[in-house]
Amino acid sequence: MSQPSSQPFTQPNTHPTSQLLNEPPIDNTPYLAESTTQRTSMGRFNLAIIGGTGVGKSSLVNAVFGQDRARTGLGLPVTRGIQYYTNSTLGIWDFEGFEIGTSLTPADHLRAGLAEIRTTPANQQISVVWYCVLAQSARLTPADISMIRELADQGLPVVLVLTKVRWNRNVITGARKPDDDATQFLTWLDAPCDENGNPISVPVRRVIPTSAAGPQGKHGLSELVAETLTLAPEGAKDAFRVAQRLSLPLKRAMARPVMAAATAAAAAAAVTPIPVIADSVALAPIQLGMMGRIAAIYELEIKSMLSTQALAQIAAQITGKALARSFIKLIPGAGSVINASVASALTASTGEAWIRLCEQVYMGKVDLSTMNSLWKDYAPTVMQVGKKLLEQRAAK
Ligand SMILES: Nc1nc2c(ncn2[C@@H]2O[C@H](COP(=O)(O)OP(=O)(O)OP(=O)(O)O)[C@@H](O)[C@H]2O)c(=O)[nH]1
Ligand SMILES: [Mg+2]
Repeated sequence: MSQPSSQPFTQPNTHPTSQLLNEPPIDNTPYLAESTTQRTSMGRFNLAIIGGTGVGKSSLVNAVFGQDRARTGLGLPVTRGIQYYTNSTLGIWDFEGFEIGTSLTPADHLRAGLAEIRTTPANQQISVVWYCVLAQSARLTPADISMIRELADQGLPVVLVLTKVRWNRNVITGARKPDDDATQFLTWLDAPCDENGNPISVPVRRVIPTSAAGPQGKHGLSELVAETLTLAPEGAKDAFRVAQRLSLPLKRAMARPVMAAATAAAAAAAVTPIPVIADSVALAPIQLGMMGRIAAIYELEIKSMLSTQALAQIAAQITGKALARSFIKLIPGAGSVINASVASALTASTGEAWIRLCEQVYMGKVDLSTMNSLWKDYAPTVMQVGKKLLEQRAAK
């Protein structure tokens, strides 16, 4: 994919319609500003991932958050000590597989590591722990138990992730269930006890059987995402919704209110009808701000490898198209001014088109490097705006 220029884009409104109509250029500053505001307001979700060497920690992270968030590899441990990886909304504390045979116990190592993490800035503090154990191990070792207690004592929510689960499939119903090893482990976890049969406390909040790679494919990951979201502190939930790559509905649920707020703002801006000649001045900033926020929710610049600037350019082209005067005039009853219902219908249609585009990019179905022609497919059509108007009237 070719990397477009990341030069500041000051004259985005260069498509044929606006040239023809000699419209004022649309300023994409609101897109950039709102995109940054959204990204900042979402905070960061910090995952601590702990488990023995080769249990599948990196594979799990890659499956949930996308490739290259943590390195995977066979053979020697790829991860040494504690590593912190981060991008804007996601931080990962990757703990090395704790080896037996040093003078310190694994729980001592862990305590020291946690103490070190507590000295880091507030936005790096651990939100949720995935404590990973091979499903084939059948039970937790005393070292595992003391580490889990150490984590719980620090007030950290611990998800016990059984990794590399093999699944048996019911040939008639197609339902999948963990094989005998994993089932035995899960049964033991229901009422953990030591070798002598004495009950012991294992303070984990959830147990999730998973597989993240290998011949049987990925399973249990949606459950892991749902439980992790539940356990995440309030201030880290949105960041987690954005950082995870498995659930589109989690993102859409964040994008919809952004669109609703912009639609209301557009209606408010047009309470006194806006002359069509001035529509782009009044409405474009609202629409571009909305688009910037939605793009941040879909982490569009990460997923598409386009700069935020280049995305702002596409947004401005779509907005320019939606606001083109000739276009407004085609809407029956719109006349020479834009009233509140036309303003909100236009904004809602633009928002829906933009969410559609973001989702296509997110799913890898659109190549944004073809952006020069892209706006034609994603700017709302007269039909779509007209339909929105009718929907709004019907809802009243
Ligand atoms: N069959 C199967 N293989 C898996 C699964 N998850 C990971 N693997 C494989 O196990 C190997 C180790 O996986 P990693 O994800 O690198 O393990 P890790 O825990 O990050 O390892 P270190 O960083 O070395 O501690 C890789 O070859 C993975 O492809 C799984 O669910 N099933
Ligand atoms: Mg690893």
